[in-house]
Amino acid sequence: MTTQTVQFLRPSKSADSAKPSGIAQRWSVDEVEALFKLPFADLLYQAQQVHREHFDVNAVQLSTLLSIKSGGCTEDCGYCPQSAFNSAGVEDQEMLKLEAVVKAARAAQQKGAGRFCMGAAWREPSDADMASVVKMVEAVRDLGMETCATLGMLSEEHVEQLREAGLDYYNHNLDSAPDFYGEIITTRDYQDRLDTLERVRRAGINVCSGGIVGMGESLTQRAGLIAQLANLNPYPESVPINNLVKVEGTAMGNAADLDPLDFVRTIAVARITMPKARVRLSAGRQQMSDAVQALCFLAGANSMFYGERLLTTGNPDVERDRALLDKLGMYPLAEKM
Ligand code: SAM
Ligand code: DTB
Ligand code: SF4
Repeated sequence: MTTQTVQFLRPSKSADSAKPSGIAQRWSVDEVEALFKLPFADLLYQAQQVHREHFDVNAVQLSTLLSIKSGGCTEDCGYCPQSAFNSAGVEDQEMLKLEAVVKAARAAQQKGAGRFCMGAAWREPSDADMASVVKMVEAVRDLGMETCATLGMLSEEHVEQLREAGLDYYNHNLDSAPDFYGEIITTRDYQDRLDTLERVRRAGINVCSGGIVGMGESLTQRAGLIAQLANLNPYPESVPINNLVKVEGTAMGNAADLDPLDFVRTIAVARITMPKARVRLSAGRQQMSDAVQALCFLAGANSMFYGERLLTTGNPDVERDRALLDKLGMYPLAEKM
């Protein structure tokens, strides 16, 4: 029998130890790409080691999404069914009432979700929108759930209002590498996204930021997205990795399928480069086999969206997810005690 050497790849420069949470290490795009190119078994082994260093690998954090304002969005994001530039048939609906939001949060909590994420199809909220969202955040917090919101770009003032309301996480995705971004969105810049994330970070709200794969990006561009996220200083506490949900009527409705193993690799690389982050196996699970999802958990995913809807598209139902977690001997973080 021959002895096999396991290849390990580490970032070249040292950590900035002054940072409060995720220790920021500089990752070059080349270094991240080299991780992607490791033999699959070596990559997963390294990801597993990093994962086990920082987490109970059998506990999964569950977030339930609710679209509090759907459709009619002024942005031209090519993947999104809610963009007014696309013709996916998502109706422009009014903002939900507070009672409906609280009812949905309570139901999610009863099913085992620990975090409730409220999403709105806005470029950015108005002052009037913010007044309603603040009440929603306060009410969901009062249930004892973690709160998250994703409302688009935020001004200093709006960030401050969310901080005062006690918001736990703000989700704002970088979505892609900077050099691919212009092919999917033209109505706002990459820098706008970075600016919002910086305001959220400075206010002390936990940052949730990730992206989408399977949009036709190259491997180098996929590595570029992960490098951007990992080089935020500190890197996000929560990193959603979405597999593009191809919705008819959107610019990306006919995108080529991403090889599921490349999706698993993306999770593993996110885990290695952002060791302490919750890496979320996000959109696209409805189209994924149990076996691929199990590989994602092995690769270091420790969070997922839970409940039969994402924002406007489907997600596996609660029974299927419970059965999957049972089969894998995993349990929801909120039920861990
Ligand atoms: N409008 C706000 C914004 O864009 O920041 C918040 C809601 S927006 C729908 C939140 C995120 O959902 C996007 O940044 C994108 O990453 C993700 N998303 C939207 N459509 C998707 C799709 N078809 N497949 C995968 N992820 C998607
Ligand atoms: C994230 O990264 N993915 C979620 C959440 N953050 C807001 C949204 C996925 C949306 C998928 C398409 C839809 O359901 O409209
Ligand atoms: Fe609007 Fe957000 Fe969809 Fe872009 S991703 S079209 S900003 S809802």
